[in-house]
Amino acid sequence: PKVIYLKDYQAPEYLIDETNLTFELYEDHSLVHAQLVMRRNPERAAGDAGAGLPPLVLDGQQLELLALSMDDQALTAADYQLDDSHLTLQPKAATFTLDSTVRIHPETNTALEGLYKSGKMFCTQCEAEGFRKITYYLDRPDVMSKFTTTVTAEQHRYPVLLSNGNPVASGSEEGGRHWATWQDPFKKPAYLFALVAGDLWCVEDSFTTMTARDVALRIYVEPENIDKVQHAMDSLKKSMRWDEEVYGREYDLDIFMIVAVNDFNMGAMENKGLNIFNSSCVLAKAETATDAAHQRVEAVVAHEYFHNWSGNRVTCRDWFQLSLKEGFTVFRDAEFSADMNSRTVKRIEDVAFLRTNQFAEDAGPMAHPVRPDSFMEISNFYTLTVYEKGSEVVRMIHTLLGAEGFRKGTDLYFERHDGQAVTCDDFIKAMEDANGVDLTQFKRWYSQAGTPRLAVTEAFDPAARTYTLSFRQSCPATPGQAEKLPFVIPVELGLLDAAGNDLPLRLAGEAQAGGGNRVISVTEAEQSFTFVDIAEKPLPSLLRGLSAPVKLSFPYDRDQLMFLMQHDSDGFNRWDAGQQLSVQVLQELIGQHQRGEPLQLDPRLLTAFRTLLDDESLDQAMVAEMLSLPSEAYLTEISEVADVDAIHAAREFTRQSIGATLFEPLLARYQANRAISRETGYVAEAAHIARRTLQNIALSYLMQSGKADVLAACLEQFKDCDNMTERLSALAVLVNSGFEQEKAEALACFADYFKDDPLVMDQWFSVQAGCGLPGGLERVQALMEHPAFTLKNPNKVRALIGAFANQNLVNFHRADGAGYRFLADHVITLNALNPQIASRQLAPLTRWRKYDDGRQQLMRAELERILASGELSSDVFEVVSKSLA
Ligand code: B3K
Ligand code: ZN
Repeated sequence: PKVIYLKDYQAPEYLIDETNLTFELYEDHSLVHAQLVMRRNPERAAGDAGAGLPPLVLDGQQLELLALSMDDQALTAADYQLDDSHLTLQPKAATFTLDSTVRIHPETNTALEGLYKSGKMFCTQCEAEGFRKITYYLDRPDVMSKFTTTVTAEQHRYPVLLSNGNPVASGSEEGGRHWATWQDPFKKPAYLFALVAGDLWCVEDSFTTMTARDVALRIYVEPENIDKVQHAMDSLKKSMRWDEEVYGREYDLDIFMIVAVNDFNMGAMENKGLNIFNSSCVLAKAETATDAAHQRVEAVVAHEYFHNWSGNRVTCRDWFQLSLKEGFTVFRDAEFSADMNSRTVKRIEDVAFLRTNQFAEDAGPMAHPVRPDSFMEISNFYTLTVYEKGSEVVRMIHTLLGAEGFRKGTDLYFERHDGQAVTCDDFIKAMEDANGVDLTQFKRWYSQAGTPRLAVTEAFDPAARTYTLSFRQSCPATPGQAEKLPFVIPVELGLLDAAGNDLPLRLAGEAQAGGGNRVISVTEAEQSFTFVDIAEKPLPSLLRGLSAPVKLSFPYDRDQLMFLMQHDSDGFNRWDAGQQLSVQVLQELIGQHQRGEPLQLDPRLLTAFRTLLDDESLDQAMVAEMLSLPSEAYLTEISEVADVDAIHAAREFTRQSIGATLFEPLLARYQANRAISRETGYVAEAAHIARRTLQNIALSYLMQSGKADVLAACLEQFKDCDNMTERLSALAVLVNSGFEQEKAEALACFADYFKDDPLVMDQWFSVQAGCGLPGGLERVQALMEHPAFTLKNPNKVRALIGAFANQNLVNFHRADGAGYRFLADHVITLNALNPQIASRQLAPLTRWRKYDDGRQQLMRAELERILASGELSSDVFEVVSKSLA
């Protein structure tokens, strides 16, 4: 595959003003007729007078061309060139109409890109470059066109026919077929095209916009799921209101539709007016979806809805700009979720995810800037860096400009670029122009890869009453980028006095002190800030809320961390202090394990946890977060060389000690919360979610004791609850316990009861795939044979193979390499079936540099084996070859 570079970008030679499509859907093939009203791009026409018109090069893959005409003149093979990815022809005039008919095979499309079948329904996924598998086209986001789409299909099998925009006509045909025509008044790139045909039911509602227009809202699902749609509908209405209130953005069509499909490569897709969702991100009801799943539905519905402005009305010029829409939209959905739920808890979850996963990507062979400079396969760049780090970059702009300044910037951005395909520079320019600031240096966040390090030291001068913080930033080398220039790092901070209060802050040279929390910008490689009027040595609280995506180090001792855990006015930093304390304690245990010494837990961690459990005034959601130990994956990420077995042993030992030492207060919390659950039944509100989270964490610690009455409580919860949150937690706790008989019974009973609900079965697979007890690989291999498992469904692959390789580190990294072999085998199979999924599942193998020599060799050998396994997709080839480089 060839490498595409950002620096080679050129505007398109031709534009497509109108796109008129007719689909004829059949069981063994489909036909696509496309009429494209085209013209020479005036931007590129300067030299035409002398040189004549350039050739028209259309994208097209896996298409069987049946007919082609230009301005109603039929073209023959002599008039064009065809290869496996392009159709090239020579226009005679600067404006013309091109008509084509192609045959395609959605019924055998297992890559789930382009037009395909998910179960009994037809659906599409076009982003990034799937439209070229539907018809010959200029498949690039800077070609925007008005689409009219007619779909014809058998009425009985496909009573519902949908596409983008508004329905304008429909009718019946001979032979039991029918048709519908949809028109989208907004110009859009082909990646936002969508089509759905199926036997679907819908829940309908409506939304009145800020200018009093009525919008029809419809969520389409297969009939058996009609009772799981209300939560998504509520989330949609909340999102629409929030975008009006917070960003002044109103919805623009008369109808907004969501369709749930079972076979989908990612979470969801923001097609104009017709979002298509992985059913896992739409369907939720108490009996079958956990609290976390409910929150994910809310977040994804919001994310896709928000794209209507950040992505659709204003789109990307080219795919290097992907973070323009994705980073921004992730930031928007994160703020929405923060407003709908607990802000601090949302931030904690996002930061834990970023630090564990995006930081690992930034440190690995696929590291790339938020705006990459090159790629082989764009599908590989829908990454944590583009999404989550991209969102952190937007968050920093928000922090630097303040909420009001940021809003001025987004208003200008949307106004200036409505209907355009633009770049990250345009976004920054709008922020600069609206606020009169210069973000030139800040833009390095878009071009430099890697996670910056920020080392901080302090100096207190009692005589001068000054306190100086010195910052030193650096950024490790990443592929293709040996040296980095300093970033702009916004550091939100406070200084705590001995009583734990924030001191008023005045920097040397300032006239008067401000509040106790402020943001300073570190812009140099080394830079100091001196605070004046400081009577006693304070304790700094740094990088509050993770105000920049960096790795901070400050030489806190454990007592100081315990103090911050209790007193920091910033809830996020209270949690973070607890995490740092846990990390220090766990790293000490890891060292003991490696030296073959008996493990000795620092009792201060237990004291800190006891204090949390004893304080009834604390938000239960916070208590739950703070009682959660850093994951094995995070401990791996922060290790120089990760010792999987030592990490697992240290963490399990700590969990056991917590369960034993804090048995009484944990039991009290568990019983109190379980009693409320029994009494109130499932309530979807934040306070109840918090309560259940704490209840379930307590249960998992208590179960470490192996006591019979805890087992009884666990079984009672498993059997006598009315919701998936309690049931699945109880099941997970059992699965990770040594109660073999109860475990087997619970698993069997669960599977029997939920066998017809694929999303619930996904959770059943995941819980087992993640179990760190010995024999994990054998258990997963056996589950691959289960009738509910199939490699053709991405959710199943993620639930079993993905959960095993990403969450069951101690089993996946078995010293004999069997876990690696297992993953590579399936990557090889998936490469032929679904390249995008194959390439994603591969990620754990690319992290080989983190492990000891023996494991490194085994992991590399599997990567080599994949490389030699035959014809590789561009997706898999790019990841494997870059990770071996
Ligand atoms: N924009 C889509 C992702 C498309 C991925 C294509 N491989 C979903 C989202 O980010 O909203
Ligand atoms: Zn998105």
